[in-house]
Amino acid sequence: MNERVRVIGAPLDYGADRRGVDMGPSAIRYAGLAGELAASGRTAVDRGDLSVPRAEERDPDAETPVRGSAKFLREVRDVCERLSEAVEDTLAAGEFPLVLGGDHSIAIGSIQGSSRNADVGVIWFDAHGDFNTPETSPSGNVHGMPMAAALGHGSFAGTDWANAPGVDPENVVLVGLRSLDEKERLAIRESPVTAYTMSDIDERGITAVTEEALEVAGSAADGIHVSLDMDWLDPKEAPGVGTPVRGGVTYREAHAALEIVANRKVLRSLEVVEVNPILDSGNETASLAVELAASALGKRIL
Ligand code: Z70
Ligand code: MN
Ligand code: MN
Ligand code: MN
Repeated sequence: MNERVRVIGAPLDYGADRRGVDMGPSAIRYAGLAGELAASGRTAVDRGDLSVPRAEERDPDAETPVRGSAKFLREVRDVCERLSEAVEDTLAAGEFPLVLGGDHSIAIGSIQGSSRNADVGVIWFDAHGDFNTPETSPSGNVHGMPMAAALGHGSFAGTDWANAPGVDPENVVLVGLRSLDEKERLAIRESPVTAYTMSDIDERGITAVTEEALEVAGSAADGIHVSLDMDWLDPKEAPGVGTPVRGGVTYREAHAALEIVANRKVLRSLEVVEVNPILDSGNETASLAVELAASALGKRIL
């Protein structure tokens, strides 16, 4: 893992129904990100936020470049292309990319940027599978599609902006699932990705599940990208997310998982998404996002 961390904000909210996640990067910085990174023994440089036009500024007649339903796909694409470049540049400079969302559609850019000319595994900590395509999505929200987009499913097939050819689905692991749409569920079952539900975590414990996830994702030669959707946690711990789903992991389980990730020393890039300060209570969710990022980056108690 590169020692020097480069922070990249992606204040995008086009992929989700609810406005507010565009303020995620600010809330995460305000919650003390720089100090926690220093406490983790990392030097960090903050490159600020990618510019994301406001929804009110966009061209109302803009066309959607793929079939089916995917709202604001042109805007999502524009940001993801720039994010992909930024992540690739970070790695090329020998630094570690820490991407702050924004809604989860930004993962399309960060995964692609992390895996250009590299063999990269992905661990996806999320209540949701994010495995819809424009053809299967009941909502049309792109934040329900990024994993399928990266793997080139449905009308994302062959699109150079969305696909991440450096990611083999055999090295993709979804952890903590508890809310899937029907067609999405079938797509996950048919795909070579590995998926752990909350039931798996209940039965086997977060430690065993995370170790196994690291085995599967970590067999990729060049490390892993971790995508942390804050709705992975229970809404009691993380109320400030766009799509809270009861029955998520606890504060301690989340820390345990990310500390295990840090111990393996295979982390190549990290993103934290879906923090919605408007729905948060006292910046609690953003603070937790900071703590979990620090755990993944090697912060130790003793
Ligand atoms: C649903 C959809 C989703 C995040 C919600 C929800 C997807 N499956 N993803 N929150 N991060 O609309 O596709
Ligand atoms: Mn998600
Ligand atoms: Mn989610
Ligand atoms: Mn491989």
